[in-house]
Amino acid sequence: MTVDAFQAAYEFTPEGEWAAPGRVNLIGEHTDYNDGFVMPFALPLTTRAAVARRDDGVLRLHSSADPSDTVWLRIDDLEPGGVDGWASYPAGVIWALHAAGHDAVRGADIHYDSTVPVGAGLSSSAALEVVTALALRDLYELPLQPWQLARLCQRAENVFVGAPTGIMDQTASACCTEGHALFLDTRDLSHRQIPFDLAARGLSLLVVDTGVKHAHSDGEYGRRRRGCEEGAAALGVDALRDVPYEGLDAALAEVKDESVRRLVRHIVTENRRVERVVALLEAGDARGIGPLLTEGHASLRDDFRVSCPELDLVVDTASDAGALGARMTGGGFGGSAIVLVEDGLCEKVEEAIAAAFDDAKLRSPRIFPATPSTGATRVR
Ligand code: GAF
Repeated sequence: MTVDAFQAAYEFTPEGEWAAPGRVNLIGEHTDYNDGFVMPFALPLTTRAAVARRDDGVLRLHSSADPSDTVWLRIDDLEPGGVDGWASYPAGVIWALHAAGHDAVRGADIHYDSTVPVGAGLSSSAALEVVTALALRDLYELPLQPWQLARLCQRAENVFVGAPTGIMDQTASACCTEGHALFLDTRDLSHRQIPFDLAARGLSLLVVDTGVKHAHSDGEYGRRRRGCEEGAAALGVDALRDVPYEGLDAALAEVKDESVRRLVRHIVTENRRVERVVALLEAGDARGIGPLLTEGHASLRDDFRVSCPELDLVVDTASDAGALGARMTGGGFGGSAIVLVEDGLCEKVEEAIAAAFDDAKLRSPRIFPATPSTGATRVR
């Protein structure tokens, strides 16, 4: 379908087709720009790109989300902040490749299709970046590993698009593997693939997309990031990752500003929760992670203050209806929550959430089960 749409848009056949997934973050929220731990897994929802090389310095971008418009750009004219809208993400990737010395990339025609919902906190931007980077790497035979592609995509997003995000989403999209969650140390990108086969244990992980949209570049995300940097500076450490959980009380006593103190508490306790979730999953106790998910949500709601009434409603309703645990996932301020639930209780929990949204006169959320899927790959 993506190849057909390419042919319809450009009137010739692409050289290949690639796919990169969105992600759910199981635990470890807002820790990635504090050099901490995260644990995302890839969704079966993907952004696909059909691509052909060009050698004239031109980039043409077409998307089935906006089929009436083909974006034309000259690679040599690309500069941070210079491209608006969705095209800034793929343009940023090409800019980042050039900035890193990969100037063999002389142009491309690309058509995109996506099943990753935009603004749902499921990393549609990272999927768009990573699919572009992977396709260009393969076609231009660039000597880049998936981890390096993730770093380049993060640079595209931070510098070219201007969104101060961490490295989690791009790494998840580029490096996750089917049936696993990725335990990632964002300080040095060391990692372990943790088996995460809930179906085998009679469990489901539901994604609840509240339909409330958020944007990273709108200020709140950056404010949290600066607050964390203030906390690290007040404590004399490179990053909040360096504050040990055992020394948390002493560290909190040193931070004067109440709101910064709360940010510090979230990051230190969240890193600890990631380590505990990893230990439980490695011990085969998937049910045991439920309370840690819900605890993580309370910390994001009360200390980090990135939740919103709709996300809290999902978590509270799911817990009351018997879920093992629930939390918001991703940057927050809207987007999606995840719910860990016994298979036999899925329907009851889904109905309870739908009814709660109905009672609150909120738009019905979209609810679907998430299966840990493959990271970015060439599909043809
Ligand atoms: C967004 C960002 F893009 C990630 O880097 C991460 O900080 C996340 O919010 C919060 O954990 O998805």
